[in-house]
Amino acid sequence: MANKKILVPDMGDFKDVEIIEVLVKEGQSIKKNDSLITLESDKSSVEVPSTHTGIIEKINVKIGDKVNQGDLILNLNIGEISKKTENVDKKEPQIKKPVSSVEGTVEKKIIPPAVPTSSSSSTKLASPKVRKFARELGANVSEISGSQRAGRISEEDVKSFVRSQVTVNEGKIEKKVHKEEFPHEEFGEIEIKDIPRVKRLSGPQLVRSWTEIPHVTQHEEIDITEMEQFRSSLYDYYSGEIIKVTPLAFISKALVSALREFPNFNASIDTSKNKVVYKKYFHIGFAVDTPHGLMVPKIRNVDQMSIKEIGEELKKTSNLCRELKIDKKEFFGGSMTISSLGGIGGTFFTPIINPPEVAILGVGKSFDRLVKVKGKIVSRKILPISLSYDHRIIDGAEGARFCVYLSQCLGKDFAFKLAV
Ligand code: CAO
Repeated sequence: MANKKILVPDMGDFKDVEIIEVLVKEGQSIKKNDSLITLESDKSSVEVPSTHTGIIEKINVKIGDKVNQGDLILNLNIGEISKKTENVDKKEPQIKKPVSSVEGTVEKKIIPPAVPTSSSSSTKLASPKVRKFARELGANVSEISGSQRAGRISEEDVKSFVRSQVTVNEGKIEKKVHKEEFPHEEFGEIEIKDIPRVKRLSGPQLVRSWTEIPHVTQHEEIDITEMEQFRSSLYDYYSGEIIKVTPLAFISKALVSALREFPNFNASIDTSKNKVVYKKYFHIGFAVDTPHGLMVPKIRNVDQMSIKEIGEELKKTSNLCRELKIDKKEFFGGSMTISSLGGIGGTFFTPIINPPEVAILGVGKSFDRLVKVKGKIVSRKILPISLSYDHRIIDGAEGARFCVYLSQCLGKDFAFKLAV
């Protein structure tokens, strides 16, 4: 079995260029000239094609890596497949032409890529040039309808999409540029670093959510004493070993129950058609803190999982995020998000809704509180939660009822409510 190392080719002026997309997977069969990775510099982006046909054995790079000429991209097994197909395409592979940056198109207040990283844009047909153009305008290719053959997206489609999203103020597009009165270095030593890619992508999405959605945040304290006693008493019947299940798994189960009871929370608003989309599935998003920035993957069909399975899935998915091995599509198609800071600390906060969802549940760290029950002072375990919701679709009364319902699900009757 012949093995071929595919290296970063000569890229002219490109040095220390960031990989923004890995377009292939290990085990995948590829043909000569198929695109492997997308590189992006300050001014342009390029796709690097394969020099051979074969099956990918090992990918040596990941999103966010910075590469130079000669760096190893992947190892290719050019055995069987290449014998059959190598002759088909005699063309010498060439690095695809860099796409120059678009001048004067940086008006903001624009719909950006969805939280937190990349989009499902790779499933949409668009040339690297158009993708680059869309990225520069903060537009998500996966949200744009293509007018070309087979739904291919043109630059014109990107422009129309962006035009439909911008806020127009007296005929002029609002442009918000904050300029410091004095440069930072005038006040002491400073260090300048690139904003990490995940934060670059999620930033505009957060701005959009914060500025376009009328948020209301309701705080609640939930007495989870009995649930915590149960959680810490879990052990394996056969081995006697303690079973560790994160409180988040119980909270997720309670959230699904609340979503069933209050369908307005498992919905999205389609403002262009004045419609509300009600989701019949229960895919819960989890904010995951990673060294690359915040990511919000979804765990699918949480209603069909046991509490133990949810805990395991949560661990697996957060590890995939931290290793940048999560599939792009897993950041889309959620019902509602949980942002838990319980493992870190703190009580209440104001979580920002992750559109197109309409609500998000913030969870703080549980704490002990002495309370008077039937004349006696007893210690109870309290969980602080903060529910942010979109006031366009959810009324204050409904928000309060949702919190009360969650309290009941996690309260002393939790076993009955969650059927654990
Ligand atoms: N109260 C008290 N303790 C809690 C708790 C809570 N609400 N939630 C978790 N814990 C405990 C866990 O039981 C665990 O304890 P042990 O080590 O004794 O088992 C410990 O805290 C660590 O938990 P964890 O945070 O590692 O795991 P998790 O399952 O609770 O959370 C995940 C998983 C992925 C949500 C978490 O790792 C994470 O990334 N949190 C940050 C999310 C974030 O950044 N949100 C802000 C987004 S901005 O809106």
